[in-house]
Formats: sequence, structure tokens, C-alpha cells
Amino acid sequence: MHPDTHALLIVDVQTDFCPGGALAVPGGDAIVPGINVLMDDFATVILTQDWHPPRHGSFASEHPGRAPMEVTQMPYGPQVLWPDHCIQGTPGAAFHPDLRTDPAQLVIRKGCRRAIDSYSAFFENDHTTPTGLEGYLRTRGITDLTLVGLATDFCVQFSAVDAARLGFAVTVRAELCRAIDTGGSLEAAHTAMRTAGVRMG
Ligand code: VGL
Ligand code: ZN
Repeated sequence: MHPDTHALLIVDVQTDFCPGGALAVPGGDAIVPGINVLMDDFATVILTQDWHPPRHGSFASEHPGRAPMEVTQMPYGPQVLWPDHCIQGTPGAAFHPDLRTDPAQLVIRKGCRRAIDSYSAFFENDHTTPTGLEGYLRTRGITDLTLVGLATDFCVQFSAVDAARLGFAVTVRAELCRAIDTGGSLEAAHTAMRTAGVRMG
């Protein structure tokens, strides 16, 4: 059991990110049993949930002539265009059916605004609009975070780097994460996390 100052952040373990889903991450479902076991080591367990309105701006279907996995320019920077995924209230947006959700004390939903994507559990992709997670953690005296989930090179990476920049001691358990790995994103993610001082456990 970790001390009460240490929380587990489980990123986007949702049906659409698992095999058969709209934005399937290879092996995404394989991490569920290990995450279920890991939850018992933490007094504070937090889940994040990618939670897009229909016609979200990150969907390739909103960009005529563009295909999923292409990169476009948004006012806040480059944006990979995704297949429609994790639409609020749809089965694909639900947590993987085998994921234990009862131990979670907080569910952070993100990507809720059409105009801006949100990979990080802390900030939307403009890197300024907060989700409120930082305040939640600080007011509860959390200093250390362990991250697991999907996808290593997007939401896990952005969450881990933001957490480290905010001053939390961050460990990413790589064997309990899986990556999309498009256009060199996994290697870039490893570099960014290492540079930010994230420990890869
Ligand atoms: C994610 C792409 C689009 C993720 C979310 O959870 O890593 N990736 N939306
Ligand atoms: Zn998304």
C-alpha cells in the first residue's frame, strides 16, 4: 500500500480505445487486469474519460477532404485528426466493461468542448484551460502520482508531462499502458516524458 499522499491516475481505459473500438489501441484491453490489481495499492484512485460532444473538432469527419490520422493546424497548434470516438453517452465512451470503477473517487471527463481537444487530465490542449484536477490533488495533499492507461503517446504522455511540470512526482507504469504510435508519436512521447522528469516504472 502506498502512503495517502500517492494517487493512481487511470487514463481513458474506454471501449473505443480497445480492440473493436472506434480508435482501437493495439492491446488496449490487455492492461485491464493489471490495472484492476494495482488499484488496491492506492487510497486515491482517479479515472479519466475522453468525453467528446458529437461533431468534435478533433474528428476527421469535421474536416472535409481530410482522413483520420492526418495532422492539421488548429489555433492551439498541430492536431491529429481522429476517427469519431468517445462520444458522450455512447457505448464506445464507456469504461472497458472489465475495468473496476468502484474504487475510483473521482472521474475527470475531458475533451468536452467542440473547439478544442484535451489530451491531458490537467489542461486542455491550449495548455491554459484547467480541468480542476490540480486543485483536487493539492487540497487532498497528494504529492505523488502513478499513471497507467491509454494511450501512452497521447493522453498518458500529456497528463504525465503536465503533472511533472506542476511539481508532482510522476511515475508512468509503461507495462500498464499501450500506444497508438502514429508518425513517431511514441518515441516523441518517451523523449518528452524523460525530459520532464517523469519516471518510467
Ligand atoms: C486519446 C486520441 C484522441 C487518448 C484521446 O486517450 O490518448 N487519443 N483522444
Ligand atoms: Zn479524444
